[in-house]
Amino acid sequence: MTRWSPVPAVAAVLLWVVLAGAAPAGLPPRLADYQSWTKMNARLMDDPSNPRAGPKNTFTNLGPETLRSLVAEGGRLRAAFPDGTIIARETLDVAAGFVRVLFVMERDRRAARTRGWKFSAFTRQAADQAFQEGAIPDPVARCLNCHLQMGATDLVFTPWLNRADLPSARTPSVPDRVEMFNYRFGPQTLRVRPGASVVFVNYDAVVHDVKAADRAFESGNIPVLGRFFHTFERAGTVDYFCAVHLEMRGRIIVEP
Ligand code: HEC
Ligand SMILES: [Cu+2]
Repeated sequence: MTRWSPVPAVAAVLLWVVLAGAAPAGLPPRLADYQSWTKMNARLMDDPSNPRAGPKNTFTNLGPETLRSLVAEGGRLRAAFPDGTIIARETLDVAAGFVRVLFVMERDRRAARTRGWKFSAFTRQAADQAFQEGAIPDPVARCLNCHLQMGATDLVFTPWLNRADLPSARTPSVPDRVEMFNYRFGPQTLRVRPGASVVFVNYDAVVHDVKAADRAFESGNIPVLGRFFHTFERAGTVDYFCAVHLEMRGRIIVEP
């Protein structure tokens, strides 16, 4: 005769609590607490027609002061990332509510073939699974070649917030950012504070441009996956458009 025992059920619940609260399993010790690092950026690409859509958070093991000291006005790099820098970018599965993919870049000057960055990738298929490192047989072709276009920022795509109020790791935040996709600027209207550095990122397969309606600034050609920074100093409304595709229009509202 079998008797129902509460022990396995209790154990399962405890296990679930431990898993849900603990650092993601399966990551090497140097990455285990990446979610408590400095948050470089949070992205919320909410255009459902964009295959790259979904929340992504990017963390670095550098302190906020170090990060800020590397970045000059407008988001440009003042110095290269130091040896030992780790940048980890998680991609969340929104529907299931867990981190499915973790991409990592580690600064190691001995990694000459990949321009001083070591690339790695970890994935899991379910929230209760441990991460597994995926083999990247050819990191030059699979990772480096695409990141090479970001030569001006030490091969790093993610624009980080060059502001005193860098958010803590746990603060969900959407940076001052406009994405070009499907021949549209999104969000079409962005509200920012005076002094905000806005980054425009091109996710289309064609060149775009950002030009102020009053001609106060123009980006010039922004290549595929390229980006353009502009700082909006004074309060007011700035209308802009793409000089290549005149129907692409957007607005920045700068309000104190
Ligand atoms: C087709 C171009 C492309 C390829 C190939 C690519 N990446 Fe990226 N990567 C990006 C873009 C664009 C971003 C920033 C935007 C985003 O989050 O999607 C990024 C962001 C990152 C970041 C966060 C730091 C940063 O540069 O912003 C890491 C880490 C990263 N990628 C690692 C990898 C690894 C590891 C591989 C190879 C397995 C890889 N990438 C392949 C385009 C690429
Ligand atoms: Cu355009």
